[in-house]
Amino acid sequence: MDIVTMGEAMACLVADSSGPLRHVRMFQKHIAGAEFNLAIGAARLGISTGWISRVGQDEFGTEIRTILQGEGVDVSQVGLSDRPTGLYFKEYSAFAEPEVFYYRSGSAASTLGPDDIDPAYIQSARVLHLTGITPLLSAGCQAAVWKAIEIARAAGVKVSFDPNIRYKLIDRAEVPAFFRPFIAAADIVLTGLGEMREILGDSGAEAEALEEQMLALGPGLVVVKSGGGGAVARTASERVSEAAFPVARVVDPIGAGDGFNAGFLSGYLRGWDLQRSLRLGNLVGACAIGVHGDFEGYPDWRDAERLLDRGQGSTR
Ligand code: KDG
Repeated sequence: MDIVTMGEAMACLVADSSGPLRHVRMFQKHIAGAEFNLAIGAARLGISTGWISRVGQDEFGTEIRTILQGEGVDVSQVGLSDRPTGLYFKEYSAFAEPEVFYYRSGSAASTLGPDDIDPAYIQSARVLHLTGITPLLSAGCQAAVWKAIEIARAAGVKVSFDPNIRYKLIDRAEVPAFFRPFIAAADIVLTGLGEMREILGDSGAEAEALEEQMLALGPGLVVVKSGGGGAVARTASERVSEAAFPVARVVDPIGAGDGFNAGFLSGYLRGWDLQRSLRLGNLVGACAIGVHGDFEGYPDWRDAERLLDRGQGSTR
């Protein structure tokens, strides 16, 4: 396995019209979840990927496994739970980014615990990719994440971490103390400027100073995603930046960050240099934002290869 990841996938009900959900009559149903998205994005790029989770014994749980199987993601570590698969709604307004409303408390994935982590499965990976969402789902999920990290570190498996801070799951004041141990335990951190400010508790610092502070916590590589502003990869000796792919129409930015991670890690695992890995990350992120679902726009390897040197963020 090239990448092993773990987390929650949910049914996502996307409003068909803007405005408060109480007035919305029609929803498009999708399936999404940060690590689920990444697993699909990487698998489409030819990277062997496995996803650890639990789903409900319900229609959405079946759909989640069916999608992953169709995309070529290994689901051997996806257990069943008596609890329902989680659910969330996406609301659009004229001015702000889409807002999400979760119905995931006590969900199937939140029952994941350390006993669900098979050491051999983690040891088989080249990268263990985690986000800050999973350890916030329950105490069991948090213990499972730490068990996976410990196994990976002991086995020399690289740990990749995206804080993916969700303020509906954690209070702002708790962010630095909660996230710093994960940053310290990771080899690769994939994050954003705003997230670095929150985690470091430093609202005034410039990007380069924040990157240095992140590196000082422990990871060897910090990648900073800035959407339309491109991305930067920073190590102790190098700072590489790459412009974003131009996008004609932004439909929904959610899912772009996971797509970026899938592209960047796929380049990295192919042995590409930081510049080209950033470029592949930017391409997958750009492909994501033209569609409503999180992962549906991600390119397959044939499209990615064709677009990578053309500099256009459209898959056709
Ligand atoms: O990164 C996209 C995710 O935020 C979305 O798919 C939902 O996983 C999700 C979450 O927990 O917010």
